[in-house]
Amino acid sequence: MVDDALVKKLERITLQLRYDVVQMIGVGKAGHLGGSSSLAELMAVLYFYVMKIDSSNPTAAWRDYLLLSKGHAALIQYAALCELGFFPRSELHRVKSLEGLLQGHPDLSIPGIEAVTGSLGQGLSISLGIALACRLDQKKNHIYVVMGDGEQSEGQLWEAAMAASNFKVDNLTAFLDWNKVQATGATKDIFSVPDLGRKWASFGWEVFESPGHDIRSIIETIEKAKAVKGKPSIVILDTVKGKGFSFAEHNAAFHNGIMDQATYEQALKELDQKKRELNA
Ligand SMILES: Cc1ncc(C[n+]2csc(CCOP(=O)(O)OP(=O)(O)O)c2C)c(N)n1
Repeated sequence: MVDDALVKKLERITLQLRYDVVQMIGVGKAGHLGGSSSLAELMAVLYFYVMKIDSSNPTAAWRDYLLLSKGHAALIQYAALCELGFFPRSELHRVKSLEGLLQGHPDLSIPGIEAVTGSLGQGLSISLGIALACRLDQKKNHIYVVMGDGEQSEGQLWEAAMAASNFKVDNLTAFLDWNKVQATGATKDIFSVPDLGRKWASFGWEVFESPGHDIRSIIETIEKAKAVKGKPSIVILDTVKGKGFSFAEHNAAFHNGIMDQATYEQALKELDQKKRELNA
């Protein structure tokens, strides 16, 4: 049973993460608003509730791992890590600048980042390696990895999927951000990978589905996924690309789009409205 107060707390954190992403992108610069915002609830749940991590000791031997295989959505991960204190807020203001810590894709120089990702299809393989190493060392760490639906066309990912079930890996939980839009249009029109649930099941994974913007459901589904023994689990999250921003929802133009002044103000206005609703 998930506590109402916990859900409320995580909804507030989710909102803050969306504010951070919008402010990091700012006006007149390209940024991955769409695929970052579709992950805001998941990031809040994982980083602020589920995962064992400590920002004062980012490489603690007992930590859980989170790899963003769809590394282009790094802004949402940076927002979460910053809110947790992994690095100062000033870094958000100089994101994607040469003198800054935070680059366009996750990099190992950033506290809390576990792998260099962004070349799509690789995150699951790296996660599997970490999961196998932890198991070999008889460590209890859990490994989480987040993939996109456009990313499902990458061959390497399916090799890792087969290997994970072959090796009966159960300290690994994958997430699929099923937002149905990739970089330049609808995923089904660009490289259709239908029946994702049945595909993963046929590769030997236990498959769960959840609405991707419902905090309570995400928590309950992760608990079920982590209880599976002897095989890996995947949670397919039914999400909306650009969630929370009327101009960006379901819109490939905001995969890595540019906000002008009016759009930026609109984004903040919609977040402010959400804030009022949460505080009502
Ligand atoms: C191997 C590889 N090919 C192409 C790209 C360029 N690329 C960046 S994001 C993207 C679309 C990804 O779509 P999806 O996985 O659905 O991400 P989301 O919509 O959730 O942001 C592509 C093709 C890449 N990063 N890596």
